[in-house]
Amino acid sequence: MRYLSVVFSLAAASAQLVSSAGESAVIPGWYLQSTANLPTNLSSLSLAGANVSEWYRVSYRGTVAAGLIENGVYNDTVLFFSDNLETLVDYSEFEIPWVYREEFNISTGKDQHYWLNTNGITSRADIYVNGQTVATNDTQVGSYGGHRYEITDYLNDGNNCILITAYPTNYLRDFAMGFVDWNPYPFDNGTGVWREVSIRQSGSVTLSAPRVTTDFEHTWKGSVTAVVRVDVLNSANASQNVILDTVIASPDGQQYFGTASQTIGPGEEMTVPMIVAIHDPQVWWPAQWGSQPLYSLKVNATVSDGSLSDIAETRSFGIRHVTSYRNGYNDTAFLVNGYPFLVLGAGYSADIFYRFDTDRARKQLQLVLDMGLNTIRLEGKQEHPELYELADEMGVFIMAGWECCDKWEGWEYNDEADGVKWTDPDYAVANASMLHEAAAMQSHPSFLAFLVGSDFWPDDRATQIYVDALNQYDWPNPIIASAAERGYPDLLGISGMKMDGPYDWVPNNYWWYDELGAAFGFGSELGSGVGTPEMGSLTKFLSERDLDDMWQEPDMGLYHMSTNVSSFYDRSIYNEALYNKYGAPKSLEDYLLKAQIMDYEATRSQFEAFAARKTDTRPATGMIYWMLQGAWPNLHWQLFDYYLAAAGSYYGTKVGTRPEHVVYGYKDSSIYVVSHALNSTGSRNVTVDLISLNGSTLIHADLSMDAFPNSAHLLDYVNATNEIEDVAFLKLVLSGGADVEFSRNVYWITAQNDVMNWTNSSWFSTPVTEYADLSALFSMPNASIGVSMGDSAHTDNITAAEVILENQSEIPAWFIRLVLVDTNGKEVLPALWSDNYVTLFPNETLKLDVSWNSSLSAEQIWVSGGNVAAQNVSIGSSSRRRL
Ligand SMILES: *[C@@H]1O[C@H](CO)[C@@H](O)[C@H](O)[C@H]1NC(C)=O
Ligand SMILES: *[C@@H]1O[C@H](CO)[C@@H](O)[C@H](O)[C@H]1NC(C)=O
Ligand SMILES: *[C@@H]1O[C@H](CO)[C@@H](O)[C@H](O)[C@H]1NC(C)=O
Ligand SMILES: *[C@@H]1O[C@H](CO)[C@@H](O)[C@H](O)[C@H]1NC(C)=O
Ligand SMILES: *[C@@H]1O[C@H](CO)[C@@H](O)[C@H](O)[C@H]1NC(C)=O
Ligand SMILES: *[C@@H]1O[C@H](CO)[C@@H](O)[C@H](O)[C@H]1NC(C)=O
Ligand SMILES: *[C@@H]1O[C@H](CO)[C@@H](O)[C@H](O)[C@H]1NC(C)=O
Ligand SMILES: *[C@@H]1O[C@H](CO)[C@@H](O)[C@H](O)[C@H]1NC(C)=O
Ligand SMILES: *[C@@H]1O[C@H](CO)[C@@H](O)[C@H](O)[C@H]1NC(C)=O
Ligand SMILES: *[C@H]1O[C@@H](CO)[C@H](O)[C@@H](O)[C@@H]1NC(C)=O
Repeated sequence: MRYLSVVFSLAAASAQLVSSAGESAVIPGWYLQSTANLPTNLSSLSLAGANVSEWYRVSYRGTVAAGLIENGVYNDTVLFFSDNLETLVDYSEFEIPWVYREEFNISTGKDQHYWLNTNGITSRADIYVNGQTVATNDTQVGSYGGHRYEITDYLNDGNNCILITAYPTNYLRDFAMGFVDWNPYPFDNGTGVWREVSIRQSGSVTLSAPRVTTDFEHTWKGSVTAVVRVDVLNSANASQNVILDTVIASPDGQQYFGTASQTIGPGEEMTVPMIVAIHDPQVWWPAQWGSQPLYSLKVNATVSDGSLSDIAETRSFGIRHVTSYRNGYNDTAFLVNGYPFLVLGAGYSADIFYRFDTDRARKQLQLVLDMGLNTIRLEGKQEHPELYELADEMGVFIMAGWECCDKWEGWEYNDEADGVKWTDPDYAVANASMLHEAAAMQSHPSFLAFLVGSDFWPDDRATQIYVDALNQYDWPNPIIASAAERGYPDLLGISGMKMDGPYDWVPNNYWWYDELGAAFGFGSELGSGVGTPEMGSLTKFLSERDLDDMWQEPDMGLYHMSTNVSSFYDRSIYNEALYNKYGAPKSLEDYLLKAQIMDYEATRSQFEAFAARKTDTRPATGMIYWMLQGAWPNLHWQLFDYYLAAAGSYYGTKVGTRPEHVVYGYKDSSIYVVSHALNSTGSRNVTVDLISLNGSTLIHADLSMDAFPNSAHLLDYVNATNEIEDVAFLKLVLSGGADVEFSRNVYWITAQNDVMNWTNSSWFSTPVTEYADLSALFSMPNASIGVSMGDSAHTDNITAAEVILENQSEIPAWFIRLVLVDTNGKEVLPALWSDNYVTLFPNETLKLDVSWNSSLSAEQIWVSGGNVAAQNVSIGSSSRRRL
């Protein structure tokens, strides 16, 4: 254990944590210990001066497991390898409470009040300050149960101590953050002070965080009216007049002021509004539609003697308007600033140990935007306000909500999951959780909606609590009953979101039908389950044996798939398709190539079908791919892997979501043109080329049309696909003028599609009775390709390079993948490629861009593919210019 940390503690204890009204400070770190090593009287341990030299020193927020990893007791790289998470840990150590303790210094001021703010402790906690009980485990409950406790009477002038006992977590019994069947559970089930605890000083008047609404809808006449609201508590023994002062600053520093004067009774808390007019408002848009101007909001309170009593937390907000409605088919659709908004998103997972790193989160959101997604769904993974701030700044929407399948959905009528049914005290936890999260989310322009249920809808009592809590904090966005349509509470009506699968592999043409999860309405969680990592990632977490199992045992349960009680513990549905469509793998390399082909096609066809059918008779209104990424190194259900490496599922998505795009409809050989942009104008050309495997032309057509914004249209059909002999390559190119290529999209298609048996569908897949045979692709001779470097450029932070691929053959060069590596052959991550996993037509040249963080030294690009010999090209640095 750590002795150095004692020095740290003494140093930290000497500074004042807070020293003036309006100041707030986070408890900067904790000593952590298991109750197995502590006396039973924990209250006395919360007196300053106890010896904690044998305790672990941990960060200001983190679960018990995260704290032990931080201290080197466990190593996550080791835990993630093979099945070590199961075999190297004694889980029983986490079935008893753990204690967080910290000393801090405050010189208590006259007429000053001190508040302890929690933001949720998993699963529940007792809180002591200086030997006194502040809260017990029937009040401080749940991962999201944030509370404000007054501790003025418990504080010493000088050294103080806070001690928190965190009780063990069972996802079925407690309001925690579970992983359902996504992955194995962390050994502590997320127990601990996972979010920060802070102490705030105020005068006799204390303010809540401010919230703001505006009357902006779609158009405005010169200004919008903002209403700023704050809850004001008067802790004095007498009623007093409070002056509230607010200032809103625009991104360019223009200030707008508001004020209010209010008499508040002794002990009374009141919500006080202030009206502020904002001239020439700058509107916030999702990244695909514009910029993200953010306004800052400050509020303070002064009392009659002129003294400043409190300063509210500073917030930023955006001026924008999100609404939803149910269309004639009862499908939920969204409008953003008045425009129809097709939600193209994916389900976000927290880290398995609930660690949050802002830099990592930023990279993940960069990947989200690079893929062309506009939304992430947080299913009971509310993380921290830093995530919301990043989403605000980057223009990514967040669809938040409570999670399924455990305590959160312990309803009498939920016969699908084992969450312990709710009793009276649970409704109080629901209320505290919703109030706390509503306050944290309110001002952020990135919120699209809150789903108060997931697989199941909340009962009427809980629904009323959730809706009242959201309204109490001026929630400006849609509230939706659930992510499914099993039933609904009267207060909210039906959700208009379907949860009809799939979660496992289905063929490309699946999405073009009118059944189950196909592309119509709003699919709240669906996909082909794909997301196979490439070799560079697999060897980081799989043993030789695991790697062999992966391709040699197609029906075997694998520890890095979903949990062993899940329908997704093995890859049998996926592998059956892979074997039948592309042929039995001959090696791990062959398996991975085939897997990437399957993954690329799966995500591309899903995103394309939702895009192409967004203005159909029964329109596709949105979809959340299941999922974005994994809590730990996963083998499936992801668009990029735990190491931020992007493979087939990523680049299939990236093609499928292009802002102006041309799409092949697998079901009927249709050609759709799609625009997700608000400003598409001018004329467009579409070229259609169908060639055989030996390169001979089957069809060439030049089509033209006028561009249209934010819509999708059927343009034409690819004729004679039924005459394809074995497999043919289809290239669709959408351009607008000689130099503007909006989309280039290559498919490999057969005369005979996969045939499904819809009536035999399960909740997670639809079986295929006849597979399309693409195995001829693997009899193609190798194409010869040239790879060379074009221009490169750099800023201090980003280096970019151009790679030129040239097919020197008369046959197609199929499914070429490029990997950026450093001098040791390690993948440079993340690397953003303009396109990847590309197919070149005979004698075609294609330029690709790649960019990466300049602090990483990239050395080579590895090129391999379907029918191309592997080769490497050096990046070189001589010709680099500044971007
Ligand atoms: C964890 O283990 C890996 C693999 O053995 C090692 O490279 C790494 O340095 C370890 N991490 C820490 C923090 O000790
Ligand atoms: C709450 O704390 C008491 C001890 O004070 C303990 O016996 C009880 O099990 C705790 N409740 C839960 C649900 O953990
Ligand atoms: C974690 O929660 C699960 C139920 O979801 C439970 O079976 C398991 O025992 C818990 N683990 C610990 C260490 O308490
Ligand atoms: C269309 O709008 C996008 C998003 O604001 C912008 O990046 C793009 O330059 C615009 N295109 C044209 C042709 O104005
Ligand atoms: C929409 O839902 C409502 C409420 O369940 C139902 O009465 C109505 O028939 C539904 N409409 C359609 C088109 O399904
Ligand atoms: C398909 O055939 C129709 C009718 O002959 C023709 O108008 C159309 O342009 C053809 N489409 C393509 C892509 O060749
Ligand atoms: C479309 O193609 C025609 C014929 O090649 C060409 O004259 C025209 O400039 C193209 N238009 C656009 C917008 O690319
Ligand atoms: C399709 O599924 C149904 C229902 O399970 C079954 O009766 C039928 O035989 C299946 N059809 C084929 C062609 O496999
Ligand atoms: C580049 O990185 C530095 C340090 O990480 C940061 O301060 C700066 O803002 C970055 N610049 C840009 C343009 O992102
Ligand atoms: C509130 O405090 C007064 C007195 O310190 C300042 O003059 C104001 O500028 C301040 N207002 C805000 C919104 O911070």
